[in-house]
Amino acid sequence: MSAELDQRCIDTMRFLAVDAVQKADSGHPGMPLGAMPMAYVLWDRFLKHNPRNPGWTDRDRFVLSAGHGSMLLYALLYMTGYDLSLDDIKQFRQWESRTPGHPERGHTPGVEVTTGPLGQGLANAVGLAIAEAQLSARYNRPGHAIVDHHTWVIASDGDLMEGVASEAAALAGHLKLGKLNCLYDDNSVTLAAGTDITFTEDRAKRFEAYGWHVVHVDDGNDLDAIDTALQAARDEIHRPSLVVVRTHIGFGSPEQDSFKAHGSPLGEEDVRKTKQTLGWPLEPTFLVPEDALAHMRKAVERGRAQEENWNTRFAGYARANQPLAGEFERSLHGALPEGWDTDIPVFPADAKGMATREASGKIMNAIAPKLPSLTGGSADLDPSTKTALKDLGDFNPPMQAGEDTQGSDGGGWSHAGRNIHFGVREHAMGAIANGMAAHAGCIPYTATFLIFSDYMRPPMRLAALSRLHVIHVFTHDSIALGEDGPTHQPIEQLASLRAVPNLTVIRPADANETAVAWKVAIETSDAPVTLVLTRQAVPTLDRSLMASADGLRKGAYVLDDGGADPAVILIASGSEVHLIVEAAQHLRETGLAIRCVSMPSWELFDAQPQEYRDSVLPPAIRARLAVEAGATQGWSRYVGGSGDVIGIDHFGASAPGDVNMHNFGFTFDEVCRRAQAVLSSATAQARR
Ligand SMILES: Cc1ncc(C[n+]2csc(CCOP(=O)(O)OP(=O)(O)O)c2C)c(N)n1
Repeated sequence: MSAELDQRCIDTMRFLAVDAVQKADSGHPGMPLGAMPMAYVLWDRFLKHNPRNPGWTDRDRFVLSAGHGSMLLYALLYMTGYDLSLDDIKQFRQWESRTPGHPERGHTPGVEVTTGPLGQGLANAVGLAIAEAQLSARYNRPGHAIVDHHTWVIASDGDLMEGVASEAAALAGHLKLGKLNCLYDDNSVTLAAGTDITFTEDRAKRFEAYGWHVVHVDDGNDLDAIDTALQAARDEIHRPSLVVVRTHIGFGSPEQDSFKAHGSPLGEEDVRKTKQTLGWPLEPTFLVPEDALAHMRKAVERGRAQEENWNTRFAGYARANQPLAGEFERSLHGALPEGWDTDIPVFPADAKGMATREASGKIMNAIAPKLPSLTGGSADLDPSTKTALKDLGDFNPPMQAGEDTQGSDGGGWSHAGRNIHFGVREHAMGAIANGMAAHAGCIPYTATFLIFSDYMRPPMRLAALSRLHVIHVFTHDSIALGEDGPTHQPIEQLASLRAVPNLTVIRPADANETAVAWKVAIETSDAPVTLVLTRQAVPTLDRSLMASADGLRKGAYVLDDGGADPAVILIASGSEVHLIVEAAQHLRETGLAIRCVSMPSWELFDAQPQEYRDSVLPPAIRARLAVEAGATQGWSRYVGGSGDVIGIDHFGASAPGDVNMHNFGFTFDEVCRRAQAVLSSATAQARR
């Protein structure tokens, strides 16, 4: 392999990026020009992958955290033989092209995670590495390393500036994720400035303090130095590695080292000058020299051989380790083991009832022993969210201290543990869970208070966008949480989560609805699901008198009609359902025909056929009242123009939960009064 050919491969990809950005008249040429040599060395000499099977289980995972440099990744994918053509490259950023502005998982073969919002990719990579560490600790057997791959990331200044990267990197260092390697494109320039005016801490020392192994490459064009550094990173398996590579944004262009090279096409004139400077032919554009393509396409044969080798090794493992191998394969494919839900309890009717968080904890612990892929944890709130998986191990580096360590959930401390202690790091928790889900082999869950979903919005949105199976457990779901006060009391969170496309939000009414909600959350394999649970006890409804909690699957269902054609429909979710049930009993005694509808999930309901929706909310019945201890925004689509909503459109208060609920109008009396009022106004409207 000659140095010239190496250089030709690098320059081919540099100018594919430059030409594609120029043709699209949009995009980011600076990063690919500067970072291509490190990307090339990584992909040519280190990355274990099979371009013809991007889903191969034991491939290394590559994340371009600096997603704005997407053309760098597309050039690598095309050159190494993924299902991406030169025409696709020419269609960069165009309608329905396979080369969108930022890499999108599920859209372009070889893209592991959707990146663009800076910092997320690096945190996703921590999740990918956690999944690898956990699966290898649980499934490898002596002589059978069937899970044995690295996670590689290219991250930029912007990535390292974002708080989520700090949260995730700190956790990665603590967890000793030795097979995680981050190449830092240290080019001293961001979108709008040089880093000297914003970003002057010593990044290497920062990562060292997190417990990372840090290596330096002083010249980002020195392939030998990059090679040596990547070897050092790969060989260090007890700590994650940061390879700090000093590069030059817009390398070779007139605007090299200027922020102006970051995010706009170079322009015809500068494209010409850059090609001249780097000794590249001016024409044709999108030039791919045959020898460069042939060299990089060797990745196809290499990858095929690597996968074949793995297949042989896996067959040996499977022969020696059934049923473990079967379990591993099921988990990878997201198949649920038979009987995974058989131990979920049925909760007896109980007027005092239990908090839905409490029920959720029992349900999770009934599911987890039978569903080995379920793994996750909370952002330091296990005792409140009830999400610990008892005796299923704590995910931590193996240590001597053992079972008596504070906060342990039992079952041993190792990378095999299924309880992940995220620490107080909600943002990273969300992004790490996305990485774990993207890895395959696990169904990750996260947990915190509903109010702190605000700290997790960016990864929740990305999970929805890239259809990742992540389960979010949010407890303390309303002003009824009480004394912690308005800082902790969610108001607008439900409405805002419901606004996220592809995200299913479920707020179950009682313990039995919580059980069905968990089933839906586990079975929804192609999108995230959010469970919204109470801190306070709610009655466990008597299902012998009311419809089965299975109705939750349809998002909303008629709990009971009191045996008559309804005049008024009362709708509620979660902890307010028992209020409408009690109010209905009273109103019926006064001769009013009331229908009670439990509506735990708008998204599930909206997905039902019109016929079903009309059967629950008959268009002719216009006297409707919805009750939910959250912002009223959006409820009008279910209660209609003649309906009313009891909600809360202002902040809460620090007081006992029942006092809050009473003082803010979530009372039996208020529901009765407003139900009568909607009936009167609907009747009056009908007469008009
Ligand atoms: C969370 C987030 N904030 C802002 C942006 C907009 N943006 C795109 S790239 C960038 C900074 C680029 O600097 P750097 O990360 O160093 O990349 P480079 O200039 O080296 O290409 C910004 C602010 C973004 N993509 N994500």
